[in-house]
Amino acid sequence: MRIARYSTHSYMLPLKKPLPIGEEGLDARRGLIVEYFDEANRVGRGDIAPLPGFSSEDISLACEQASLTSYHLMKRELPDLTPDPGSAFSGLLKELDLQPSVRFGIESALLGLTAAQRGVSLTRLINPESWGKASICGLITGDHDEAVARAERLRSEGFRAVKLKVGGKVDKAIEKAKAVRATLGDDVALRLDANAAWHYRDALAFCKGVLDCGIEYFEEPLSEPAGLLELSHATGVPMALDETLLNLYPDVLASWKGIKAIVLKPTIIGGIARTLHFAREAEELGVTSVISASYESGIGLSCLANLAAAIGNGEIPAGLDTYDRLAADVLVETLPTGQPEWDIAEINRRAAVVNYSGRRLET
Ligand code: OSB
Ligand code: MG
Repeated sequence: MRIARYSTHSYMLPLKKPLPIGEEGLDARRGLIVEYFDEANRVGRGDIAPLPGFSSEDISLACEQASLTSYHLMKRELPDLTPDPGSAFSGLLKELDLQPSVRFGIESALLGLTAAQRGVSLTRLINPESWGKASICGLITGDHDEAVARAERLRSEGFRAVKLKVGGKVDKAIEKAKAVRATLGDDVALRLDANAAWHYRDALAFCKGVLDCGIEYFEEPLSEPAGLLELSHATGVPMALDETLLNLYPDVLASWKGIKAIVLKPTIIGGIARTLHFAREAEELGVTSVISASYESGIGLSCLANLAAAIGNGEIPAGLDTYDRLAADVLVETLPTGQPEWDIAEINRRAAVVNYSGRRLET
């Protein structure tokens, strides 16, 4: 395959409410869309959006690397682009040595173009047996009252799984988790995420306080993740890895045998091939893989939805509800919000029409 031409578009999308991440919080999402075209004008798009506070690279480094790499790839004969490990594609990516968010965007664009050339969706390129649907996990943030209101809404919209962010004072966090569980009823799976907020003692007290909440799993409760399995054994609460995966080779996931799930964010851990590698290792260990977003634009989200549908038959609710936090998008027809299941054909139809005008970020 050859890329005949490429383009890049910076975006800055306002958020409905600032995110309490990074040094001073985030009130807009910045990123770069890369588009690769072939001779027949077929296109593959990718979203490069390092997340402050989670990504080590910043947007200017990412943009510079994306431009240099795209120029380098153009008009060069590229190997058969399948995301299988050990393939020529994996060799090419290794050679490029990209920052995580850049790797995700460039892989998305290359695989998207390959899918377009073969007349298949990205999800079927990754897994020919893909079911073509992605189940979505609702995301709950905010204080007690906001969390309860959001839980009520997600329940009424038919979500089968939600994730509640917890942290801060243990007693208040227990109250909040209990109130959210009571609002959801017993039929909605409840996940928790503390973003490594607590030392062992506080995490233990919290877990004991929520034993009757029926927790599906608890993501990164500990500031020192080494105690995670001990905490799980001591309380019976299933645990999941997220941030910890950044410093882990997929091959050594077995050292975490006993965890329930891994949360895979391709923008942060370094792209589609690495995500699939983790998912394969996880499957062998009986660990659940959960594809999750990092507040990307609709282009990034659509790639993640294709990936989620390709893994575990799309039945594992994926953390794609971050999209609801964006107040604008580069897609003319935005992706659905408040909808617990996405049809991938419909997502891909919407992701095919973009409008960058007025959203250009002058740097
Ligand atoms: O802590 O899991 C996180 C998004 C960006 C950065 C970190 C996180 C998240 C999410 C995504 O929570 C939504 C989800 O996983 O359901
Ligand atoms: Mg997390």
